[in-house]
Amino acid sequence: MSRQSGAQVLADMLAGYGVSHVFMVPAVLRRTFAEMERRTSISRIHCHGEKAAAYMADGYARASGKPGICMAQVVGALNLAAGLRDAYLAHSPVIAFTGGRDPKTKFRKVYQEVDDVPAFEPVTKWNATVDAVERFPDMVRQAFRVATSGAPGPVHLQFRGNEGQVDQDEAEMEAQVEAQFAKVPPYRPIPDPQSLAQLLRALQESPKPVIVAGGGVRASGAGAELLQLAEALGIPVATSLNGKDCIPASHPLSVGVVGSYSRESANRVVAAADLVCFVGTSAGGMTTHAWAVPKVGVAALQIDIEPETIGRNYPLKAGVLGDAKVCLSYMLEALDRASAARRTAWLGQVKKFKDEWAEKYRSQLESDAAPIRPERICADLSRYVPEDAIVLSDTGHAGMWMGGMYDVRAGQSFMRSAGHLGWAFPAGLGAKCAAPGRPVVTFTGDAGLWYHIGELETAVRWNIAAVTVVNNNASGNQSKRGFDRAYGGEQTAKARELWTYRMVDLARVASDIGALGIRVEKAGEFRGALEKALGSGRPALIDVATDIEAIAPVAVSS
Ligand SMILES: Cc1ncc(C[n+]2csc(CCOP(=O)(O)OP(=O)(O)O)c2C)c(N)n1
Repeated sequence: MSRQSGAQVLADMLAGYGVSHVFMVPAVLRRTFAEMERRTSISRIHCHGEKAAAYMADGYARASGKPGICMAQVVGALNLAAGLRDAYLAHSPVIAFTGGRDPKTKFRKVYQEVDDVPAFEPVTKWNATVDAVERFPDMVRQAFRVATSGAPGPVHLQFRGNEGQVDQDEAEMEAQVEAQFAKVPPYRPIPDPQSLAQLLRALQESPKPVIVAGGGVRASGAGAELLQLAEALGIPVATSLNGKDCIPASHPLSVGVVGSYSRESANRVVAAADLVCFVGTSAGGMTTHAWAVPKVGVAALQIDIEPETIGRNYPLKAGVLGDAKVCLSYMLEALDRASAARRTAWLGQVKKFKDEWAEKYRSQLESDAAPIRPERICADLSRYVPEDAIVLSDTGHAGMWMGGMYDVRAGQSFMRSAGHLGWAFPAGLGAKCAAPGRPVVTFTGDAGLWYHIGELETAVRWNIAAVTVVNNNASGNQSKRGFDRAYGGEQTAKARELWTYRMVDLARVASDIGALGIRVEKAGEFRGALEKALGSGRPALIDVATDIEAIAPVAVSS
């Protein structure tokens, strides 16, 4: 032990946990930043807004499995809290540091101060204050432990002082690092053999089962085991939007994303199944189209790392608590391959659902129309995004288009907004920071991009060479259908002011800021633009002029 400042210890601990980037708006923990420069090689990404900083940390975390770190001084704390909500919904390990109140001055109308701590409560797994410098080592260790373990999620630490000035104080202490909690998953809980055997028996006996795989499978790195199990037993696999990259779209047993932002074939398969096995998914409203697909009452099985998730939404024939990779590996050792014969007719029906989907959407996927169809962008992305890419999608229409129409390939990672419009662009920048060697391609609507368009400057300043594809229809046209309904069938012309914008050449905006901006107005030009953007080694924005009348298909329930 030696006498050290909190700043020295915190900088050393972050470096010790393998943190390569932190995302923030100053001024917070200033001495810690000075120590980072002296003692570590951590990049300090200074952003234009705290919410974007949180989304970058979230993208970094989802791309790497390592906690993403974001920070704000006291007045920016609620902006940061807002940005943790998506990470909370998506089970992403983000750690937020903020400046906070000093007991010597609180309740005296300190400039910019309110009590921020309660606002972090609904969006964190752990929300705590660091009031004395001696607590840096144990509190920071606990932050990493909570963020990464079980179902991962955000943590907030508020440091004493509006800028976290407690980091100036000194104490006899040392930086402590538990490497186990530097990455998800730190633990792989082993399942109870009896409940696993019961679950496997039910799965094998079923003539028409389906597996619904979620983000827990990707967090566990269990994609390979999932595929082997599906192949050995002849069981189709649907995924949640968060679990889309658990199985390549080209695999004969892959039926697509099920739920609300989904592919019709997936919903039809899950609706027709006589048994649904949920793996690493909470079977929440988005994945089940508000519990309509499958209907509550279907025979159901569930594997999850979180005990309170098992059986929460569907009464179960068998539930298993454990790590997805471990559970699936144990099942692979015990399974009876001969049982696959039972499912030949079912797989024929599954193929028919898939073929019917492909036939139904072929003309849109191959459309040369101008303005361009979003389905065509998705089809071109499916073909031309490299095998090792990280692909991100925003929510709303972007989630519907990419959830339903994008074919993820083996080796690719797929990440999506868990509901917040505007998440994907900054999250893509964070993902690129985490994985600079991998191509990063983000799909967003123009409404989604406008939220954090200022971060283009951050991307240029740090040369974060992510590629952002904008489905630019000068509107949030996902809302069109809803406003038609609200107006009793047909909107007034004035109603369009509720969901349309000016058409802006976003490629020009990007170029002015110093990024590579490419405007695409003909479908045939998209491939070349994508290749140019990916090859440029610069932050790039492809602004695609798309059809404001193009509305994504709604989910089916049968
Ligand atoms: C934070 C937040 N606010 C509002 C919404 C509601 N919302 C969902 S989609 C959407 C518009 C999407 O527009 P855009 O990204 O341009 O895609 P488009 O619908 O035009 O394809 C809105 C406002 C949301 N999902 N998140």
